[in-house]
Amino acid sequence: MHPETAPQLCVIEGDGIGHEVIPAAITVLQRVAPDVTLHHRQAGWEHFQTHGTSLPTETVQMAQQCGAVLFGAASSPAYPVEGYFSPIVRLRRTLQAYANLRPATHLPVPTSREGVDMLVVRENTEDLYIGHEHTEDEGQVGIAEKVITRTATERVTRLTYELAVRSNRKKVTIVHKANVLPQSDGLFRRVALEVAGYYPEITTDELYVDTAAYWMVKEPTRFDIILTPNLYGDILSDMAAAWGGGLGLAPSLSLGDNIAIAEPVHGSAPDIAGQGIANPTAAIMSTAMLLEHYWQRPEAAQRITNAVRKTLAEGDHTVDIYTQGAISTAKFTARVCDNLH
Ligand code: XYM
Repeated sequence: MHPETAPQLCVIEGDGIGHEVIPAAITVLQRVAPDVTLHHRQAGWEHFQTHGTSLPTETVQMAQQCGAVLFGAASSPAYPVEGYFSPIVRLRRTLQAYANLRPATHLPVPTSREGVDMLVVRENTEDLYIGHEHTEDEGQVGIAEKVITRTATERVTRLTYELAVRSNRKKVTIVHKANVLPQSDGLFRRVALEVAGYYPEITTDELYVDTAAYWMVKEPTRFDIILTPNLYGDILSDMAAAWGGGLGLAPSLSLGDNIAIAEPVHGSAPDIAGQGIANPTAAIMSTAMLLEHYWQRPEAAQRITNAVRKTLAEGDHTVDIYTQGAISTAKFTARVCDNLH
């Protein structure tokens, strides 16, 4: 988006394996784009525990100033904590990075399904993720607000179709639950179909989210682009990642106007954190998405993608793919760097 200015990147490792996969991704990025200036900032559960905030103001300011962000993962607790909120959910919303692109494409590993090439576009700023929750009746009733707006649906749909045209994709499937939620998902459906009408060259169809889940398991190759609200997108993109070969391989990019947040789809993986065995591929491929879609450097992005493919095709892999012959995060990253041409 700013191809003429020197690229600045706000780097937020976050929690858990974020401290391992983000440095790995930076190592690869610096090989193909040595002019990128890095600005390391803090966020996450660990930062909340030491400093009382999960997302310092100065992290948000630096992210805004850079325009490009590389985020690792957050370990948000599954119970309410006074003063805590998910830093990544908040960052996406604050920066209005409104479309989260989550591709799942076949890779040369035994866990990946041949012929899969889909892209989940997840609305990224509203739905149940606005986090308006409260309890009633002495904690025995929990209530969360789901918000869908015309504005947010229009912009994510327009971006989806523009991307479909640019990347030569053929079909967009709008996924919702408008039969049960005609006021909220019904609005998403109506507005998305309305915008779709301006793109007759792209085929548009729709599925209820439960049916979409069924077909994604049964016949994943029938999907091209899936456009869906925030929560369904979160869930379906993890499902899609399984066909891509696993969460360790699934990248994402949250795009807004002049803003992009690259982040692996996976979480902080506390069970393997600190062991040096996490798969850096998702983080590495996320930086490739940043190069392609934000910094307008498709050749640099392709160099990374090719190097990752070659590394996997040669049989090098981390423990999440399969245990036999697995190598460390550092070794895998070194192999990717060796394969950059
Ligand atoms: O722990 O985008 O704050 O997959 O779940 C974000 C993570 S919240 C956290 C996702 C997601």
